[in-house]
Amino acid sequence: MAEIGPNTRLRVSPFYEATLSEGVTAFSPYNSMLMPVSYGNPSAEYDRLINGVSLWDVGVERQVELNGPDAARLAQVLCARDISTCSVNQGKYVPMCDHRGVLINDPIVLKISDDCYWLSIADNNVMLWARAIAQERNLRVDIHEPDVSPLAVQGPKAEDVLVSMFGEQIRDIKFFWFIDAEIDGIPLKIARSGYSKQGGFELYLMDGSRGTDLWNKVREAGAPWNIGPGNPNPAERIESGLLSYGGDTDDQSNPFEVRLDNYVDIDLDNDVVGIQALRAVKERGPVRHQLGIKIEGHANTPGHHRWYDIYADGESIGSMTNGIWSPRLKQFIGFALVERRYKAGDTVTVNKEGISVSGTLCELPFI
Ligand code: THG
Repeated sequence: MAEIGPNTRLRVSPFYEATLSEGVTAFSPYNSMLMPVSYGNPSAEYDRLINGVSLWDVGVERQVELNGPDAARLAQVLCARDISTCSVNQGKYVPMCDHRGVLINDPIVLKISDDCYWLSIADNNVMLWARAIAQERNLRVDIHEPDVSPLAVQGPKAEDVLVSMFGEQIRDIKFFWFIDAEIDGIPLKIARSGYSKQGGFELYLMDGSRGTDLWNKVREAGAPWNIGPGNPNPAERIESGLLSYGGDTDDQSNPFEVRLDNYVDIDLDNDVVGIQALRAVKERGPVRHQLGIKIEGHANTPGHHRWYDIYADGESIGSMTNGIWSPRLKQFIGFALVERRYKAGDTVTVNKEGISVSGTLCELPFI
């Protein structure tokens, strides 16, 4: 098995040493960093997330800080969702598009103060993009990456663990809102959020020298609930219908084809990047749409390195972008990005690593 060679271009998170101590067995590059993606026991890692509590190094979810008198203006220009209604200490999930209306990221926007926003980004270089747009529009805003690294605590027992650390105030945090907190001198923001549908929180570590300390504190506090390491879980996120930008999208994907319609505000001002193109897409409808796909058999087959072609009526109609064995459905499931005339219930053929398999399209989410 080949390894990822050490290189200072691929940065590591403040939790890197802690994840090595936990026995991390695989990483994936994300935002030019290493993200842990396995601790060698997929069924225990899945089970912990569904029934218990799981601790994830998601330091790769980098923050792009917009700071200055025009920060709010820039944040809105970059986002195809109305964020004028966002309060201080609130976050929102937003599609970010280029001028063609093509999705280039799907960050959570956190409003830190009236003139400071964080874009908590998926895997693409938003800092370059934000600087270019700000400069071209003469906006007074400083843009940089702060020393901030999220640590996710996910699963039905996550709230109990954090209450034991930070008190009852944790229970009052609303979805995508956040509070300032501190433990043993470690500065944090704590949000109710995370890339799963099992409930949980993200601790935004604001001092990269304290990563191991924070990891160990959560680990100790979570011991009564059998906390253990995990990562954004591919099976759970596909079952739950969560999008992976770059994994399930390509250079033609717009928010409408990947079920982000509800997060696009088409009546935003014309100066919002991509909004005019998005109006046109909405008017005529997207060419493709994202559905689920169920395939018989194929238990425990490995994840994809490439999209699989999907065929119907003897021609290619789209791609299966990701697929995995679902422990809860006991079936091989995935996302299908297909021409809009194909619908849930249609039978299709997938070319899976050179083998033709039969599948059925279905609505999302699976669970
Ligand atoms: N947490 C933080 N930053 C992130 C992610 C995260 N940046 C990258 C990536 N994940 C961004 N993508 C998503 C995708 C989906 C959700 C969050 C981030 C999500 N979606 C819910 C859903 O689709 O049902 C809820 C959205 C809503 O209703 O507002 O949670 O995980 N810090």
